[in-house]
Amino acid sequence: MEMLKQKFKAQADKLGEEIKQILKEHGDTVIGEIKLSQIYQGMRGMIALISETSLLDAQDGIRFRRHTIDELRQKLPKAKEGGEPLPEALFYLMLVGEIPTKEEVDTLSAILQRRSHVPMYVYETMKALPTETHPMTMFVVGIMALQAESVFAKRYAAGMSKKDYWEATFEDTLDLIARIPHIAAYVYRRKYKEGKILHPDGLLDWAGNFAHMLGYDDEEFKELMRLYMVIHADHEGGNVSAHTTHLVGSALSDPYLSYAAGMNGLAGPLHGLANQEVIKWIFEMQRELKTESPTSEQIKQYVEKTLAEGKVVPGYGHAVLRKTDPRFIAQMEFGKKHMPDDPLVNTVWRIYETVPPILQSLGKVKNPWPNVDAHSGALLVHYGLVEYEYYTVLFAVSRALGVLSSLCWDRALGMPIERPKSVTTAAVKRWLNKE
Ligand code: AMX
Repeated sequence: MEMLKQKFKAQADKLGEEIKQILKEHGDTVIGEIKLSQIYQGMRGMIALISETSLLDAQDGIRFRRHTIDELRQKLPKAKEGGEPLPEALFYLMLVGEIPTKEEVDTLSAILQRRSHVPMYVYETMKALPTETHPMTMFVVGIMALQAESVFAKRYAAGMSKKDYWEATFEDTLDLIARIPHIAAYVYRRKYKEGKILHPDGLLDWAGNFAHMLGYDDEEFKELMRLYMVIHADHEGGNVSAHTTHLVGSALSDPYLSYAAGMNGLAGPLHGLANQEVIKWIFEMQRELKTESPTSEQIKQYVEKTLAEGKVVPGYGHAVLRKTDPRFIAQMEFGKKHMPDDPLVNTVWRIYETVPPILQSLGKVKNPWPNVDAHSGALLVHYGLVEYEYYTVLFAVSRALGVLSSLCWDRALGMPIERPKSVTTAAVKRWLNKE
């Protein structure tokens, strides 16, 4: 742990110096222009943030510290040879910018196991909620209850110096990442398995143990969890969950408060909730068409009906990407390897052949291709995890790796409170001399 912490601190100090120099020499360099339309249209394309952990390219998709999803699947240490990468290895990469050795990852997995204790009162808080509560709400309530454990909050209250913010954030980050799977697994077991809680397996890796605590001990499912936790971890800084975590953290709200805020954003249907919406939409299609395997023509008609009802096709489109999401492709490859004949997975692939031309024909959808959420549910259903309202919690567990490593960077680089300027339309009209 001390080694990882010191490594991170050394990297952060080095980058901090470089940034100081860059700003000294080029601080006044103009890097773009802002159109009026952008401030009314979700700031799309407006460069306004620094996020060190990953960068999204419209064509090639996400790169984590310059590594594509494909490269991560090849280069990151794995639980078993030829298998999927270990998500804690990706966390290491995002945090210190280096691919760890298997030994370094095993040490990190063991540290996370040691720090994973969740106090009883956190479970009791979640238990107080009615079982009908949405899993994302239960999950965030659990995180909020756990906030009492925040090292950052305690040290701040005791008068912590600015130069120690990074360290307290680092401590909270490791504690949170260690504990989050336990809270998430509790939500699942409480809501869907009559509260029968399963004990952790101290010998397993982070994602393998999470699969085990959910109640899925199939080795293939553990592999799926490792892949799932890697591909959902980060998508640069501007998406709702990452940006919210960063924004709330900029007020020096501790990592528990910041992460919980970000996850409330992930719970929106245009963001992380899309994974449950996709499978719900496919199940409804199957029910309405009375078939497990709808034909391309049937899918086409169903998509047209969805659009005619004024709804979006879930799992398709993206604010930045302009090609099929490599995270979709990675899941497709997993499906082809492990379940090529699964009817639901095949339906997802048939939807992939059918939807893009329809969305393209609307003339307004900027990206007609599938995103990560178009595929994930079908793989989970294959292994029996059919409770789709839970899917966004899985996304949230993974997203912790990205948004919390980013938060460590924010505090280590001394990022200030975020406070952009807003204007009224009346002010806009005055600029344009329309008033
Ligand atoms: N189905 C139907 N219409 C769509 C669409 C889709 N999948 N994607 C975009 N559109 C529509 C928009 O609603 C908008 O219509 P409007 O002008 O009538 O309001 C128009 O096309 C232009 O939108 P855009 O510029 O292409 O997209 P955006 O950047 O504003 O929004 C996103 C991006 C993802 C919210 C949008 O594509 C969408 O709603 N997709 C479906 C939900 C989804 O899959 N979300 C998950 C995204 C990934 C993630 O965060 N997990």
